[in-house]
Amino acid sequence: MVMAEDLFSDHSSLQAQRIPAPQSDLRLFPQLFSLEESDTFFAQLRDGIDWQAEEILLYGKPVTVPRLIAWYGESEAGYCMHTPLAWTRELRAIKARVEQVSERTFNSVLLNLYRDGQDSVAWHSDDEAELGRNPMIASVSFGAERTFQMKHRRISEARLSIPLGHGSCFIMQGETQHHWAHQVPKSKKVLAARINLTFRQIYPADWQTFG
Ligand SMILES: O=C(O)CCC(=O)C(=O)O
Repeated sequence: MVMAEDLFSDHSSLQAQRIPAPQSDLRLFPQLFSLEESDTFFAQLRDGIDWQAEEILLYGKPVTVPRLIAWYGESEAGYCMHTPLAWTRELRAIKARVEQVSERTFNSVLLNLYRDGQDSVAWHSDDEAELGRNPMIASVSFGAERTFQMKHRRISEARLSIPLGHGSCFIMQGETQHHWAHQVPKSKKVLAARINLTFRQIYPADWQTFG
């Protein structure tokens, strides 16, 4: 398994570090937000976001997902049955920094609160039709470092393990979502909370074109 930290030489904040992997386009900003900004945003989001426990049906049975979630964004950017709440001041500020370095705009954000290492997200790709053909997913993390794992759908040895720390921003774009799945596994070692924000551009079903 390739450990992403082995690939990096430059740790400057606004410099993207390219993570080489087949059929993907991956960039990491290990410290897009300073320590002080990250501490402030973590506390504001933890206390100010309308966190919800989500239930999904698994083999016909309701199951509560192992994390809390929230959706914010433009009113028309509904996604997978979720109606977004209006942007808050903090979310707009975080979005502006992400848009600056990604040179893209985003109309929604999914927030995940992992209360400790027992919270997780299972293998999936962000490949829903509303995200368009080759979506950019810009993922900001505050709080406890967690390992973001990726596996190629057909090349069994193509696996990545990327530490996403306090104040980082990880960008997946191009054809990545067609060929790769990702997860944040449970970890007995992690005792503290982490907040993750994935900024997305949603193209509602009744819009005519999407990229
Ligand atoms: O928490 C993360 O880093 C990943 C979140 C994720 O995969 C998702 O929300 O789709």
